[in-house]
Amino acid sequence: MRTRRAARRGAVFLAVRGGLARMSDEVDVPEDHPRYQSLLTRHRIEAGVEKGITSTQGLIAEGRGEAFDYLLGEETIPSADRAARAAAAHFLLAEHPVISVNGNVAALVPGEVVELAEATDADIEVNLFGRTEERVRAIAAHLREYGASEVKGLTADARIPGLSHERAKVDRDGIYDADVVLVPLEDGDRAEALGEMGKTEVVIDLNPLSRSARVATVPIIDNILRALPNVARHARDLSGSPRETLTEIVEGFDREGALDAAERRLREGATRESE
Ligand code: PTJ
Repeated sequence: MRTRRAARRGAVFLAVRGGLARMSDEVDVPEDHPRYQSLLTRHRIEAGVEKGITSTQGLIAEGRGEAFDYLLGEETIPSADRAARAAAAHFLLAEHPVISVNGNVAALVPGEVVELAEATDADIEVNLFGRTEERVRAIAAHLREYGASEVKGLTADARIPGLSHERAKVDRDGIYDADVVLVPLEDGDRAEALGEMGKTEVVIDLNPLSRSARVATVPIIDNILRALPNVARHARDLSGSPRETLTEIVEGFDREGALDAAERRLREGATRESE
């Protein structure tokens, strides 16, 4: 076990309005505010920037995500739930699964990252587009506050081939060695490069047209606030299942269908029965 639940300092998780878990140190947003979840989410990103965890570009990424979520209906559509189950099966089948964490992920879902790592015995590694050693250390410390006992990404003794930017820097015994990598909230070329290394990528992104989502083995088109706990829930549900069952789930997942269903939902709204 790479994490220690007992040491999760000060993190109080409450189920609020069907999804968003609330942290203990958050500002008081009246729960009856019509944009309650969105305000809480913005506050987390803002607090992340103030704490030196999230980049200022992360604020823009948050705005993009929020617009997509609004169109999606701010709910997990059935195809995203199937993707979350397939992702959980991949994680449970993996030899060495790794959850990649950037500044937005650390600010939004630190406790949920730790929970998923626990549920699937995965490593956690910080990987940043706007990488500075200071930010990597701040994010690792933040994740440890939420119970992570080991956070990779500080050594950065290997590179993902074919990438010229800072996201190429990875730990040799982390993402470089992984067979399954969770890549959340980045519209970029790293997912493609990881695929070329032969890795299975699970991508969480609200934009089904993002490059990462389009090259993912499993694209989960959902808000990370809902998607991460959902993958962890499926992993707990599937733990102990025979490998044949997990393999069936993995092989039965239709990635093109999931991308199409999400795009339809964004363009047409909730008009179709089957998503
Ligand atoms: O912390 P760093 O330095 O590694 O930088 C991280 C950011 C997010 C700034 C960087 O990766 C970036 O610029 O990302 P993009 O290109 O804006 O892509 C972010 C993607 O995440 C977009 O496709 C958004 O729609 C999506 N997104 C934003 N918020 C959420 C989201 N997807 C799921 N859940 C969200 N809450």
